[in-house]
Amino acid sequence: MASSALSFRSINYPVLDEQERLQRIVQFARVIATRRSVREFSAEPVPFELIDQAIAIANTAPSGANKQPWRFVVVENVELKRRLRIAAEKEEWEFYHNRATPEWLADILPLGTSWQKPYMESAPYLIIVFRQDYELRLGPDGTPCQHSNYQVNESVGIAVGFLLAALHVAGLATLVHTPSPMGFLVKELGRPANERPFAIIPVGYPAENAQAPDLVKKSLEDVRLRL
Ligand code: IYR
Repeated sequence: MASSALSFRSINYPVLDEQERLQRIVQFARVIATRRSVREFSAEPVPFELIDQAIAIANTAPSGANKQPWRFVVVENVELKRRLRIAAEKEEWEFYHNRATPEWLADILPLGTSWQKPYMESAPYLIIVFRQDYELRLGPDGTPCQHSNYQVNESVGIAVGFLLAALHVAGLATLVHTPSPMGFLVKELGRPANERPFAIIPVGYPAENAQAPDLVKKSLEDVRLRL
């Protein structure tokens, strides 16, 4: 039987007065409300330390059975970004010309996207997020053994939410890009059989004149039900 070392320690939550709680949450609301999906990036270099800090924050996210079933592959190599752009554009060309339903194309029309993905090269970093459907660990006899992960999609989605918020707080622009299918990432990045691509996240400072579509969010009343 597997041994389980059960140990608990005190949590470290800030004790604040009501006014400060409200100030903090309103301040965060102001900051996060300015986040947009950005597709035009500046060539200005971004310190790798910011990327590392953001990934460290994502790595604190809750996950099914605390398995942390994620891997963040940071690509900054110009040649590799170029290869990934070419591979992504090949899939996207197929999507826009053959795979997407007319309804889907109509739904993304306001975003002004196309099969062309210059940001795959212009963003200083591409964070490629992989989900780990299981873990491979060496058993007592030295043979690799599969160990289950749980609620992998949910866990990785939450971690990516942390990541996007962290990068935004640092003034960095991001996009969640999911060309479909993303199998080319496994091959190009030499990932093992237990890792499947979840999303490509280009990261950098926004280009000086970067624009985003004038989208309207649903109102609080439309998304919140109070019982
Ligand atoms: N993957 C394509 C199409 C696309 C799909 C969705 I859902 C979007 O929200 C935006 C675009 C692309 O990246 O262009």
